[in-house]
Amino acid sequence: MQQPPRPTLFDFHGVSMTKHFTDNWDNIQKFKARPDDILIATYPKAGTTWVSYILDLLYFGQTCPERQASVPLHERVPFLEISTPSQPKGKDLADQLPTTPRLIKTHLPVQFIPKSFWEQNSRIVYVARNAKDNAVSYFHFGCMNSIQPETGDWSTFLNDFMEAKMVFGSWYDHVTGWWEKKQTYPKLHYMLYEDLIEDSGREIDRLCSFLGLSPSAEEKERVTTGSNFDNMKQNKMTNFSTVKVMNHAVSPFMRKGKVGDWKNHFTVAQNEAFDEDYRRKMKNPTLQFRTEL
Ligand code: PPS
Repeated sequence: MQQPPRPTLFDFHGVSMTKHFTDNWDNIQKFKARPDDILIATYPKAGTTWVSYILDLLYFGQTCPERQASVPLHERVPFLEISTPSQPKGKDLADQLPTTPRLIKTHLPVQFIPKSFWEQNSRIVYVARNAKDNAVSYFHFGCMNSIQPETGDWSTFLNDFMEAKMVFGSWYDHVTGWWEKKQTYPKLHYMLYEDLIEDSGREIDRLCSFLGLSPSAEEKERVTTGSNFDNMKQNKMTNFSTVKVMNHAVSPFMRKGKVGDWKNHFTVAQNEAFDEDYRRKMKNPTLQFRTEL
């Protein structure tokens, strides 16, 4: 099937964006949050889908099994700012969510979050992933998803990543901006993809403690197993196989799910240049990432 041309990036209040995430801007900014909403915020490719599914299983795994089996995760956890011709607007899906709490996904940098979330004191779960694996995952996603801008080759993409020429802007600003917000907004739980890979059970416990949930041992086991990489890859409701703009023959959405795949992509020279640039940009010593386990 013929795909429409790829969108192009433009500067939007200091952040690179495409029309698919700015077209519905005024409505998004007017979004009415609720105190029990849970916002899942990430830079793209940091583990959004994984944490969304964990939350969905924790809240609705037992109460709404039919929804789990028939409604794709991206409709159960709408993507607030998405606005494309081929699917309903994320903001409208979020407005229409029948669940309590509502689980809502966003990739917006912290300064773009609709103010109602702060006013309502909603809970926010932020997930961050080390920059190298994040960049690799974003590259493959760009290749397989026709609503992403043209990626160019890996080397071009990596330079663009370092220069913040990515949809949703700079990884460095995104993870740091949200980290700093955590210092003043107690209802923000900051998670790391690498921690989840290392010990998902421990991270689910921490998440539950933030949310005030106390699942039984069997429930927790069901959540941990249901949300593991292999199960999510097989599950048509979580693997994005129903989304037309994605070509999984180019690269599956559930691609590798590992820490350290960057080593299969970065040349020695790219790695050195990246590290040097990283040191210049990442000044906050309290925010540390692991690039291998
Ligand atoms: S998106 O498009 O921004 O919502 O993508 P996102 O879900 O944030 O990130 C996709 C990457 O997360 C990996 N993933 C997982 N890893 C481990 N375990 C589980 N359960 C899991 N679910 C998703 C997915 O494979 C993408 O990473 P890469 O490195 O490309 O494999």
